[in-house]
Amino acid sequence: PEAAAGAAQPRPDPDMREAILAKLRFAVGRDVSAARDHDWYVATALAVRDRVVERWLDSIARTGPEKKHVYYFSLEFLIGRLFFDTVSNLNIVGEVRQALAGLGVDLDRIRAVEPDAALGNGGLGRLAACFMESLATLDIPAFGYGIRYDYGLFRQAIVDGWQHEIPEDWLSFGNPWEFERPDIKYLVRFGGSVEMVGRPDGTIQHIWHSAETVVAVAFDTPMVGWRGRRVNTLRLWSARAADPLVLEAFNRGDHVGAVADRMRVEAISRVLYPSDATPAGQELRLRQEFFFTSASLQDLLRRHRERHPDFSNLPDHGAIQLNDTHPAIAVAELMRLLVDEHNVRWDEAWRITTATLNYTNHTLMPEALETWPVELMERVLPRHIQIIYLINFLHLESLAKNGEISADLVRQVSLIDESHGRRVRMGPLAFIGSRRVNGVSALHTELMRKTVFSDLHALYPDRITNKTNGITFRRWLLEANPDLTRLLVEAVGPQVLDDAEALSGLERVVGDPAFRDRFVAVRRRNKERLAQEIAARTGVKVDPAALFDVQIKRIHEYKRQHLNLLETAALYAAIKAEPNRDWTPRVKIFAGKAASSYVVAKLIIKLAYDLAQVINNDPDVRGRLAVAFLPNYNVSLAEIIIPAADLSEQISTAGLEASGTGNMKLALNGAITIGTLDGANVEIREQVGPENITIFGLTAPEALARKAEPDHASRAIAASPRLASVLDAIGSGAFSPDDPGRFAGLVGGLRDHDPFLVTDDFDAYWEAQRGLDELWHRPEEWWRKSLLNVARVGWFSSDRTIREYAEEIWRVPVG
Ligand code: 26M
Repeated sequence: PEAAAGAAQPRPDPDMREAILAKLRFAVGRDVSAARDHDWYVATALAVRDRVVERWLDSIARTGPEKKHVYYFSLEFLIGRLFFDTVSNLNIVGEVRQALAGLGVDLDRIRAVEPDAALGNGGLGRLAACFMESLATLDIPAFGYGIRYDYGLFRQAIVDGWQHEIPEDWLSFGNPWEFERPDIKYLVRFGGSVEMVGRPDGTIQHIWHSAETVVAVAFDTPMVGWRGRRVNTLRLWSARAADPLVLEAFNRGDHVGAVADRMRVEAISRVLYPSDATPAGQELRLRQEFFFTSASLQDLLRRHRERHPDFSNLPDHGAIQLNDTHPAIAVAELMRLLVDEHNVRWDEAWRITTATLNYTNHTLMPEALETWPVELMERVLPRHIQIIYLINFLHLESLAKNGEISADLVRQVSLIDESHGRRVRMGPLAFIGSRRVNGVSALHTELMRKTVFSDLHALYPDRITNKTNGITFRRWLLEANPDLTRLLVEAVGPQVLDDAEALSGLERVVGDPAFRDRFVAVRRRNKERLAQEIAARTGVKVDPAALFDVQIKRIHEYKRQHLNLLETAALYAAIKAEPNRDWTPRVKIFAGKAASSYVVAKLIIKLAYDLAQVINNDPDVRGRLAVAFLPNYNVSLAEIIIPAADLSEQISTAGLEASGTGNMKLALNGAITIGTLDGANVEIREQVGPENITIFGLTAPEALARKAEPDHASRAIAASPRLASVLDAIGSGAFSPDDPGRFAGLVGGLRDHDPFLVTDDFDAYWEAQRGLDELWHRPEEWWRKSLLNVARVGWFSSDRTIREYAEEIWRVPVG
């Protein structure tokens, strides 16, 4: 926000122009006259990067080795673009804009050239990215550890309403933000067997004769905090074949075999797994998880050993956060490294491990909880399965010491699930191996205690703690919505740029008509921009004066995009039945990707598309209802949609959305939420006040009880003529005349089972929507509520979340 920073803005630096020109010539290798947008982008990014590097080296230098570091282990970092984030956090937007303008180049044009770093699926990966930014902002020394995927999350193409996945080749034009570190590399081993050798002192040494060795090479990306206060490192590992092996095969004359081996090894970092709810269960996924976990642990142990005689004080110098169970093999690998490789006694190693690791749970959905077949683990990680068995034995034995244990309790808390083939349960493994285990919203944490982890919680009552998610306001307000930011700075002062809670100063002006008009004008510009984007991407023309009703997130039955679509079809029918009523003009905006193998999710996208075809081409509803499904939802598209949303759809089945973070981004930018009492919606209601949010539907306990009633769906349908008629219409092909049976299965599923209680919540949702229609007709009231949302969501800053992790989980000082 160039003007927003006001007096704090440094004076333009004539060097920036020269720096960009030098990069263009000597790093890109292009003359000014031949340079195209992409060349300018790379030249400018490299010039900016030089400024980052100074602060990066300075951050490392002034962080003494004694300072405790945070290590965030995550298989996903959904970063998006880095150019504007970096320029904005360094507070040099004006300077760079001016330098480029002097060269005849528009900053906003070249920033759009950057591909998104989409190394994540959704909420979990984006949370990791927000956390990296807040860690640097709060001056906490931290490393993010993950995988440098050659291919990020697939690009979504919509062809005739059907999703197609296209490989996301984000590195094909190079990546100016990363530094390859060929000297920082570790061997990660797989397979083979374990030899046990007796030692003279009566102990047994385990020697792992692995079958395969992979090299993990580091690629570092600087993570710049707000005002460039600190720059941390995101270290992503790339898999390389170990050369000697290849050479050996080559010398044997097996050139093709050697190249094939190399392919198999390097496949580990080839592509992000694109499922965000059902664990993949394939060997490659397990190899990815172990690959990055092992390399990261080796890296931090090496750094520790450079300054300390042993590992006894590791917990004083490092705290590891496991982002979900994806890196949970860290429990066994840290034990292996300490016991087998560094000769630490088992008990001491266990003390160190359980004082260093922490685990964040992001879902309670049983089908999403990771388990690995014992047989697979024996083959891929033979030493680790032994260690897990021993951890399990000691864990169960300690229960026995504390009283009698029933077969039932053992079944509940054992690390091995014996119910459908023998499988290692990664959630309980992470729980047992961690000092703290956290949920991501108050409700979710409470449900963790009461459901999936109830038995472990009874054994370790102090371990589970809540850390409600947050979002970085730099990206989701200052960068995505610069006009609103300027207005906020004028209204409440520049401290709002540094302190999210300063937004509460807005309370003073919510009733001021002049201020409200300016707020509405800013929103209007944002909506015009989105309308252009919708026209460009879908051909649908929408009126920026209409209510923009937005549901943007991964497509999933529990998130209930189909509930929204049923309401859309019912509204369409109602408008057609009473065309002369004073309907609130609405644009229903959807965006999101479906996992490639998730057939129902893809059908839900097709339903959105088919509804849009009929509704957008019906003159009877023109100007009152339009539907747009925007293809290829990603961070950059979110940055355009969110500042233009009037209504935020957060309508998951209560008890199933762990937190949500899109809900926070939308409220921060002035959208009013329509939602269930689920995840962080509960806390949004507490913060903004129940009169400024529209809550509907079953609560989590009610939903649980309702699901158990076998005929709940048929009863709900029988009680609601509107629902019955919309199901009939969709199920019989009213929106799919080319294939009338297309949605019969989808509708049949709702009639027969409806595990996500779409039918049960339909009427309440309909009524809540009609209440919002009414509210739209009272603009002073609508915008007052909208403004109060902005004023009262400061608590959802990821700075607050990270402060809580720092104080309670990591025990590191906050700058
Ligand atoms: C597992 C196996 C194979 C491939 C992929 C996965 C996998 C990847 C991501 C499973 C789950 C994944 O993410 C779950 C997730 O994104 N959870 C969301 O986390 C957010 C941050 O805490 C919450 O806000 C959301 O409510 C929660 O759904």
